[in-house]
Amino acid sequence: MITRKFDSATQSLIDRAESIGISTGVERLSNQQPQCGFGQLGTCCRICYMGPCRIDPFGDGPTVGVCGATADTIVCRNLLREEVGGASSHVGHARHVVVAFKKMLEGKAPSYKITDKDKLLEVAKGLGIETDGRDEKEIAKDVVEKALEDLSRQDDEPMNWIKFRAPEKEIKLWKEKGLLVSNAHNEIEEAMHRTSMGNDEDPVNLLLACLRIGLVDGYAGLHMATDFHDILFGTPKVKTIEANLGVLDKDKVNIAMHGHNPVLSEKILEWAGKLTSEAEEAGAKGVNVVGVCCTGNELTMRRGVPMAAHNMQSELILLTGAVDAMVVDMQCIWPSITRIADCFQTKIITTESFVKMQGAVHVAFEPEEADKKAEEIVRLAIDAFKQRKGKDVFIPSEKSVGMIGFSVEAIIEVLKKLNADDPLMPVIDNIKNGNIYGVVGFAGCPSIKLRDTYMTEIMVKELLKNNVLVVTTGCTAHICAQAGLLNSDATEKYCGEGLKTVLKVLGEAAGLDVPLPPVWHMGSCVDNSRIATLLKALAERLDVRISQLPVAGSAPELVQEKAVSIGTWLMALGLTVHIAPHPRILGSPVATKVLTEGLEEITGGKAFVELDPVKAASGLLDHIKSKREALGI
Ligand code: BF8
Ligand code: SF4
Repeated sequence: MITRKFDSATQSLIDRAESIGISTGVERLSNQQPQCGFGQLGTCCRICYMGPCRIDPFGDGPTVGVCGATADTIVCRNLLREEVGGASSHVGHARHVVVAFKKMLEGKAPSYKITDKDKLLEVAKGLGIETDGRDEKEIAKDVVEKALEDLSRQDDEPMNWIKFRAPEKEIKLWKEKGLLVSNAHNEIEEAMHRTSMGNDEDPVNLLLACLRIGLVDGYAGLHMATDFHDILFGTPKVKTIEANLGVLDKDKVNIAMHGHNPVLSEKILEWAGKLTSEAEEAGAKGVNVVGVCCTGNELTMRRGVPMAAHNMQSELILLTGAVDAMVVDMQCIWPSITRIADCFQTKIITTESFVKMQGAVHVAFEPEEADKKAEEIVRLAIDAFKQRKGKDVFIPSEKSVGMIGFSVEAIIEVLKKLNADDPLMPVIDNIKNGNIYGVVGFAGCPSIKLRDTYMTEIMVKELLKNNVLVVTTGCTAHICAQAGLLNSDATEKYCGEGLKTVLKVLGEAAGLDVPLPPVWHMGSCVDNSRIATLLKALAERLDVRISQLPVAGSAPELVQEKAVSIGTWLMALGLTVHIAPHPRILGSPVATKVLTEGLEEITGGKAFVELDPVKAASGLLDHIKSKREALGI
């Protein structure tokens, strides 16, 4: 019997699972207790077969592994390998999109087209590509070449995407510190090489490699993916959407899109529309595509698709019995889902050759045959609906309304209504006068370990009360949406007077009758790039380093390796990043000291670990206060 208490929609499905004897993550986590202390501290090494070795943090047991590796070496090697996992995911994602784009340009993937020509030109110009009087396709080919260079060059030139998207002051600093990276694949290879048995022993050198992998993640992963997504599918605009599990509709064919890559989900959405009449012939009232995790964020940002579930709910949504198909591509897909789906009529459909699941239907999705495959997948969902029709389902009623689509372009468009020549000025003025005390970006996952502490919601509300504007991405955006933090009512309810005033003015400027929400949904996890673009614009407009701005980041419920590599990138950029639960570094005095203190002297950024939400918010407020004071505001 588990006595934890989650939000009502989540809890109702956990209760349902328990009543029908299906295991969920909450039960499995409980079965895993106590979790391994060596693992939590990062002091377990299984890099070679003389091990596994573990270092006793209390000094009662061995202080070095069989080969002589210390806790510092072991922890830093493990951290770097975590980051390689994260960066590989993001770079792999970006590469998939670039390859699809390239095939489109070569006429091999005619299902896709360039949707946002302005973005193409912006990216091309940023990469130093000649655009005047040139054919759009030729420009696009050059953009692809620049992307492929960042995955293949051997000349040690800094990555094109770093030169394009990173602030100049930071590029200069990274160069001085030997952090500038050139080719994502080389860096990943070198990180694996240096952490294999008998190579890098120096914990500080290993931590510097972590920063390099952070840069790989930020530029050859996040920024590159976002830029190509926008060119292919459009840059998000502000719109209103619904969120939470109540967006499922028992009378429709429900397709839950889960994973990360819009190259797949955009096509499924299109075919859901095209096959509506077939769904109706099958007795459904239509096809209801809903979003889970980051692909949900991509779909909602561009198409207003309802945000059904964050990562912790990705298995729970299946317990409704109302999902006809869950279509997945890559990353964050729990192995449990096929076993739960098996208890209902739900089909799990995998689409990538490197992401297969026992019990799932595999439809190999290649850009060359995107339409054919998307059509096939939607038909599989309609078939599953036919089997479900008439059976009982259990859909939680919870549903909230939120505003989404805060791309940098959408934000600047609103700001231009206030100052057409210098759109950032109204924000800067309001930061100076304290109406906006600071800005904090919330990113990352829902932690099954912390979700019932409402870590994210409490932190966000504390910050809003203190006039801190919040921007969000990833699964924290789902959490904020479900908590009603993405709508105008939240502005009235939770914001301090200064922030409320600003959001009212911005709401008017946007042509709305209501204030803008206090939490701006900026997209999926790769769209942390959008937050970085906004920071770069602000820092360059003020001619300061990013580390001087009254801003911070938080991954309040860290789960994935990807969140670790994103966090490291942000620290390399100069941000203070709050993290909970503890990262696996505490077993190393060097890693703990460098990441929470020493790094500040190098990049201006640091990690701040705090598990209590109120204390975490107050730590971030103190940080913002010190930055404001240093700027003399
Ligand atoms: O990349 S927030 S659980 S879905 S890792 Fe995964 Fe975490 Fe969700 Fe997206 Ni991001
Ligand atoms: Fe043990 Fe060293 Fe091998 Fe790691 S590399 S398992 S510490 S002997």
